[in-house]
Amino acid sequence: MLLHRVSRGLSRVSQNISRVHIGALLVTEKKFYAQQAYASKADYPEAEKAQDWFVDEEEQEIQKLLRKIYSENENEGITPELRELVNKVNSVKDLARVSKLAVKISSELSVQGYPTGYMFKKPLVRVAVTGAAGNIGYSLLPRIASGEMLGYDQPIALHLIEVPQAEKALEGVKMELQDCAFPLLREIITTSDLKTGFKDVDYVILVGGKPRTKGMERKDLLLENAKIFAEQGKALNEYAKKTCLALVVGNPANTNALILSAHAPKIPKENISALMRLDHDRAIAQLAKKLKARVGDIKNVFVLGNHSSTQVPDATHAQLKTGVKVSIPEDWMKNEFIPTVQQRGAAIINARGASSAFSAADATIKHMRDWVLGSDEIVSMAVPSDGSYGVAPGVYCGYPVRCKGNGKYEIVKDFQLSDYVKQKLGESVKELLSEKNAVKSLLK
Ligand code: NAX
Repeated sequence: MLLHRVSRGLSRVSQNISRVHIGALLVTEKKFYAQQAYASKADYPEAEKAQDWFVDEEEQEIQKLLRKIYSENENEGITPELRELVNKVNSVKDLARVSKLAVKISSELSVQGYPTGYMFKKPLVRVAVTGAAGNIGYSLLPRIASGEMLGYDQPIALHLIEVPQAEKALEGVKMELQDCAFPLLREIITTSDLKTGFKDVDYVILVGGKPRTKGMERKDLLLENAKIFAEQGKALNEYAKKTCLALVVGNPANTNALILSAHAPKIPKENISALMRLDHDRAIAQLAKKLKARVGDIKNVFVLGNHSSTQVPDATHAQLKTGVKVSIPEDWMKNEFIPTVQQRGAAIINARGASSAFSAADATIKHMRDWVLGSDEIVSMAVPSDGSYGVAPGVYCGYPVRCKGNGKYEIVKDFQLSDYVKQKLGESVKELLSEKNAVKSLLK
């Protein structure tokens, strides 16, 4: 906690110094440089003497100005208050003292929830991540803390949740986050207690879970994870904000989302989703390779069904944003595109000896960013089925969606699926229903 406060303070010092510094340069440029040159001499009794004005009364005055600058018009550029403050900065030593005061006041104000600067205008949000000491967590956390997920003006508190055995490793992760001195990262909580972990959280990313071990049947894996997600659902229901958005990454992600939702009745089921974005991005990457196009130029590709090897990546409706028409050979889609995307996770495990980690973290960031901030693109998310595309209701299914921001999205319903895609989707939904059946004891 102490380290964190120090790193937070340090990042503010540089911000504050540069503000005062810029102001000083603009308003009293010549004077400032002259004094800087003077003060840089080894012995500068004159500069010491010049500091005498900086007595308590003066300090009070500066504090008042700082409060005004921070709480009312931080983004306004060189305001009259800042101008006045700068005029009071008469020596390099005083500049340091003003900066110290600025740090003190800005942290005081932020504790009370006041806006305290360009990067600290929005109210703090709490982001919980389970499995935070795992592989995906390691790639995910710095990107959340940097602002990439929720915006570069969004202060964040991180709630890092792990099993008790991994708490020591989690401390190491926390230390690294502190060492990055991310300006937006205001608080880090590490815990294995779900009450502490989910208390008042706005966003939840559920990565943690039991991996499949040797000799373990898929049914057992489902049940082991369902127990974890049932417990986490109950805790979410009780302690998280009712408006929270929860993304399930841990496998089997779609069925885990279903279990989570069943145990968190106070949270709308549309506020829970499962990650299909990695499959989506894999599909785009494969198509871009085939078309020799840029990934950013491709649109209207999506992945339907379960996040498993039965998933159905569909490139039939792909378009290039440049307007150039795309024609996708059906045999390529059936025999190369779909199997490659379906088996991509396994191919990575074979090659790397470990499952995808930074690509999964990347997809998680994009999923959350679009969900929260909105996007015009069609993306793939596993959301509660509403019967669209003939999918049985009551499962979390991968769909093409358009995110409107603030957790709102719509399932894009106007694609005409080919008979082949319909058949494959039917198989994937059958798998979702059989997973649901395997955990039915926990759905009551
Ligand atoms: P790791 O084994 O590296 O990390 C998982 C972490 O979760 C571990 O640190 C473990 O201690 C923790 N954990 C276990 N049970 C927990 C619990 N009850 N509460 C809190 N933490 C708990 O796995 P990693 O590579 O990070 O993968 C995590 C999950 O993501 C796996 O289930 C994996 O199958 C899944 N994936 C999902 C993807 C998707 O697109 N939906 C793609 C990547 C990944 O395969």
